[in-house]
Amino acid sequence: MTDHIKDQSSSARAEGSGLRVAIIGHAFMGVAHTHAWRTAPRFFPMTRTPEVALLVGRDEARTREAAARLQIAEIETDWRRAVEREDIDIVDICTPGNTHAEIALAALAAGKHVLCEKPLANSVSEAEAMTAAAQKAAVHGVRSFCGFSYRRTPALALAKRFVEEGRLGDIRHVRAQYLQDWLSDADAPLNWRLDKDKAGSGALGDIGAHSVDAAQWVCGQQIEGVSAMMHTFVESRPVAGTAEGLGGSAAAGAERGPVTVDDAAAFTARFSGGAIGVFESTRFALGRRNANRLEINGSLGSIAFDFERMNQLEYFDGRDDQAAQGFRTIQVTDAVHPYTDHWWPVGHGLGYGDLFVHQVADVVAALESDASPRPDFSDALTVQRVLHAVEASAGDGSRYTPVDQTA
Ligand code: SOE
Repeated sequence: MTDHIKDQSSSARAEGSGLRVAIIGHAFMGVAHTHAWRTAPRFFPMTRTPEVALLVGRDEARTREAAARLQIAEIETDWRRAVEREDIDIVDICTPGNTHAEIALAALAAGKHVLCEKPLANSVSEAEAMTAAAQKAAVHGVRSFCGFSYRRTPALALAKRFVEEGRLGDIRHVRAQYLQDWLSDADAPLNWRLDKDKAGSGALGDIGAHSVDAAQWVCGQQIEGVSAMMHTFVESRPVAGTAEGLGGSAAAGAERGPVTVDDAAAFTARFSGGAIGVFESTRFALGRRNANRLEINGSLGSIAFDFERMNQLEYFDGRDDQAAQGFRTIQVTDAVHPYTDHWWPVGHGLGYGDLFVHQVADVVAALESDASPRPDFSDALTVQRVLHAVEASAGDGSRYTPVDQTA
């Protein structure tokens, strides 16, 4: 199969050729990615200018409506057509997790670069197959990327730089919370994110995966073992309602269907470099809209980040004069900070959608230089293995040690 993969290395393609992108899926992530492909060349220098050429969705009327709104010239209702087309360079997968493996494998075999939303897949075996296919395709210059977009937050990228510069010393504690609240209402309707067959898992895979990736990436350490619990607070929800959106509340008395995923996951973790971690992911933290938080304590310093204040990084330097010690708030909006020199002058700040713009800038830069992009599928496979270990550790909850040992 791979013998027929079209060579995509820079020596094999026309100098300065564009990048034609097919977006598969037109809900939240499809819109975020479309916006990013359009915006990135307006701010980041690139010789291969991306063009969103095709939008793919199963329902023709809804796909047509989305394409008109997003100003995408063509649609397809079968992703296989997008993968087969000679004029498509990148297949950008923005669909639920149960479709990732099939689409990615076909796209890689057809010689298309693949950007795939997180988590990479719904199981370790799928992620392994995707990684193996990506490694074979890479020989032909075909690249794979996974959309762990929070790596592109300037403040988190700065935190990583601080770790690499040794400012934190030996890392001891990693505290990662990803707190949302869009499911707090027990009458918020079902959507695909609550269906294990489509999403793989719930809060764990949807948002905990971001925490795992960010923690491993910032620390430069892999998670080697976990001990976990998972819980579902609301076991059935209204079937009708916001089919694609997040949150909302259905009318009283609406028919209900089962929730088959976790609402919350909590686990402790051991890292390869000796750090210990505590992770929490929930969509029931009322009042926390998108609090993706990471705190790291090392032998020399600490950092603390909360996406609800995404333009700031808290930094504590234990080498400061003790009388003046304290967390300082760095406004991560200056030209010396990651990504920010391409944006607005003198620190006007960025937002959620800009992470996806940075992701495109990094993807295009990797393609232009024939570099291996990060995170690639093998990086995403490490996250998938952690998610699997968390589920295996949590089991059905029955292994939880009772407090009353006499019972
Ligand atoms: C919903 O929880 C969601 O949209 C996630 O799916 C995204 O990955 C995260 O960035 C924001 O929240």
